[in-house]
Amino acid sequence: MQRLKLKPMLSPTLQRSLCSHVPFLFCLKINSFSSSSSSSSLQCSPWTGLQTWRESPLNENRFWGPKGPKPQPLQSQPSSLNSDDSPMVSSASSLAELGALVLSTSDPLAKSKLSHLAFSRWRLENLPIGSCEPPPRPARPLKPQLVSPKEIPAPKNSGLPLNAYMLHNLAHVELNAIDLAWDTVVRFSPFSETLGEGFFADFAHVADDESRHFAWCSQRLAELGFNYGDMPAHNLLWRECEKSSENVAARLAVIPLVQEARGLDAGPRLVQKLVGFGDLRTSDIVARIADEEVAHVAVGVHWFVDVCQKMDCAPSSAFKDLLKEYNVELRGPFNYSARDEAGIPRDWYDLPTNDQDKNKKKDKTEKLTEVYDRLASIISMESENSSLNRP
Ligand SMILES: *[C@@H]1O[C@H](CO)[C@@H](O)[C@H](O)[C@H]1NC(C)=O
Ligand SMILES: CC(=O)N[C@H]1CO[C@H](CO)[C@@H](O)[C@@H]1O
Repeated sequence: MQRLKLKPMLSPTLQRSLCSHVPFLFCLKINSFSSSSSSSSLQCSPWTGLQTWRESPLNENRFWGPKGPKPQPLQSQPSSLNSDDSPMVSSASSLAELGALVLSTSDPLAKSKLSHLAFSRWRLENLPIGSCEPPPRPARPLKPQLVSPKEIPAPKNSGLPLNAYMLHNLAHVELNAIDLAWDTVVRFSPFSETLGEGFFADFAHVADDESRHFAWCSQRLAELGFNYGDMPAHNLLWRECEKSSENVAARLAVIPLVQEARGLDAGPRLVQKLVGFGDLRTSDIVARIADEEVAHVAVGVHWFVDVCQKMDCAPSSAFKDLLKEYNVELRGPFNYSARDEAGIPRDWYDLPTNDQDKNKKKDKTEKLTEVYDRLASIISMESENSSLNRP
């Protein structure tokens, strides 16, 4: 196993000056990190596919054909992107402006398509990162109605068969993920000199992947006779994003390293449920999506370590301190092999046995936390007997 030793990159003086110039980047108690950084080392192998993913050509396989992903057939191009949108994309002159445009688009399919156009334009035309203010919250369609997690109907009361119910949930996660990634690009664009262009390239690429995933989910929902918006959804993913909008390290910890990593745990079980239900086409789509999410967790690990290096702090303790400060609780059961593959060191999230026992006791008595709540719908699907929900 490769052993990466973290070397302090910045002197304490430089670090302090960085802190005063870019306060929100490093607003945590740097001293508590530095005290542990001398002994810090990161025991993990980064995801082996990261470089290949970064160098991969634009992915045009936004349609799910009879045998898997393929380019959109001309006759079934979504009509929701009206011709007025494209001039806006072509007049934007930076990645940040393009991202803000995606965030301000409410129609889900248009958002998905614009997201791909934005990433493509940036890649092909070598546009600058630029700098732009993101909208306070991303534009969303009137439907689905956004409700609290407790008000999300159980599958049997949702009016959707279990496969469509699961797919609707996933579509909602993917639509949120498009906005989460673009918000990260746009919100932190004023700090591109500090963060480096690679940061923005990676998160715009993540947004492009998520937009393709949403397109597959939406297409499959339509094949099953449903639409995104046919049942209520919750707004928790965006709330986590909002909470961490002042601090790039927190954003990385909360979104790719907690939320998306949770997808690595839940994804394979979702696939099994769909296979059990007998919908192999949907299970293939979900399996492919779950597979592609590894890249996004790996990107999170990479940039979290990078930011910690700039702060001269130990990623493991920084990660734990951030979760504490932002009141985010880690939930198992973890899929260790998937997390290992994505390159998340176990000592970031795996608590010693004593703590785990304590947590198990807490689990029974305490209310679900927000991060858990956002996955509560997926978890509740897992505990439902799928046979009861067959149409
Ligand atoms: C863990 O994830 C891998 C994919 O990385 C999957 O093959 C495996 O079945 C998962 N294990 C469980 C228990 O879900
Ligand atoms: C029909 C069926 O699969 N029933 C299962 C429902 O789930 C309980 C446990 O939650 C099992 O014991 C049943 O066998």
